[in-house]
Amino acid sequence: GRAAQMLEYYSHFNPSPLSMHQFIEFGKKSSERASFLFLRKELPVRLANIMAEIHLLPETLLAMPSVKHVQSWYIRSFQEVLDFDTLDPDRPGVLPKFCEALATIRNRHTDVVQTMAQGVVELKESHIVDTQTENSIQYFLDRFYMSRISIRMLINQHSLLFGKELNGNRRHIGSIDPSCNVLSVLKDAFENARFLCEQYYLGSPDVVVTEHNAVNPGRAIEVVYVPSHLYHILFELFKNAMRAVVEFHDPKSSAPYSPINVVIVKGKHDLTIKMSDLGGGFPLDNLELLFRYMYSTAPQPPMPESDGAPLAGYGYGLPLSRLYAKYFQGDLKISSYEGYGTDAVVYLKAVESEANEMLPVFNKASSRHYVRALQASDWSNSLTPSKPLGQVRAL
Ligand code: W6P
Repeated sequence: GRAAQMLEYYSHFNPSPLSMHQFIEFGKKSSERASFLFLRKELPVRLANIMAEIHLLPETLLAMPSVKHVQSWYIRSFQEVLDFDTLDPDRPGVLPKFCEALATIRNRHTDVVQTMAQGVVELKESHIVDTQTENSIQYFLDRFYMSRISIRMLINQHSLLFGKELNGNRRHIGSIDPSCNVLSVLKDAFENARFLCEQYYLGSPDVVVTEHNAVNPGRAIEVVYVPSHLYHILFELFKNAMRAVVEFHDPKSSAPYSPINVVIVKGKHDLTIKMSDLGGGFPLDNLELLFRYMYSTAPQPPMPESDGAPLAGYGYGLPLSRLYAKYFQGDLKISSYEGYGTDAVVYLKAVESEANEMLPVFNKASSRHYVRALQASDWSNSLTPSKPLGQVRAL
């Protein structure tokens, strides 16, 4: 039908990434009308690009009821934005109706992450998932959640700038704080993680923070950023660090918990936040598991049983935190020293002109990640035996 035709049409456009600088300028100077004209094209493009990719998912996952649900939400939202395609922005009522439509769409998609996680659980309970399928799902979810972060960013900016929702802080431009104080977001994240840690373990480590402002020595470290994104990342990292410290601590010992050490550095290009814990670390082989969606959604997580949610380590927290960091060209890296502790390093762009949105594009290159290739390793060691050449035969 028409929806399928329009999906095809819009999926051929590349999304237009905005820089933090553009978000700020747009928020300060542009009219609701200009924002409407941009979004009624850009939202369908971003929706269609990721919907085209949903179609390439392994059929076994596509068949799961939760995934079908999510897909139907996207189709519905795509149509609702397209309803504004031919409307005259200058006709009274059109712009307010658009704000209402965006609010409806945002609410519809609130539980997308949870529902996709449920779909993955459904898949694991009903099928044996091979490595290639798992890699395709990992690849897809990173792109799907990044797309979702970007679409919600656009919707939030329009709603906060022009909608009826009251905009909390007058310094903010939509969800962006042009002078986001990193230390105050970090303290907030620490206090809330500590509260959970106290509930769960009846104790918690302290934090020791050092600031190094190499650009404006002695001044508070600020950055143009979305405070809620930074909070999300740091809250997740604190929960992981606290859990490691408390669980590594010898209960027979009277020594206090080793504090979590944080260094915040502002350089010319990067704003770096290093969070170090002495929680015993983990082996290098486990590093990539921290970021795997299919590992963290085990149907029965082998957790010590308790009331309420576990403190950390069995959700999508880390992979999503890395996506938030990458969204504006930053990153999240973890290095561990088994038997000792772990460093988590958050990189953000210190300059708003370098902080561009990182968006998935649907094209031939992305499609290739979903084709079933022969899983032959081109590295060899004694643990992955390969056939001697003489035995390899064409089928
Ligand atoms: C750990 C595991 C982990 C993940 C993320 C951040 C900190 C830590 N510490 O032991």
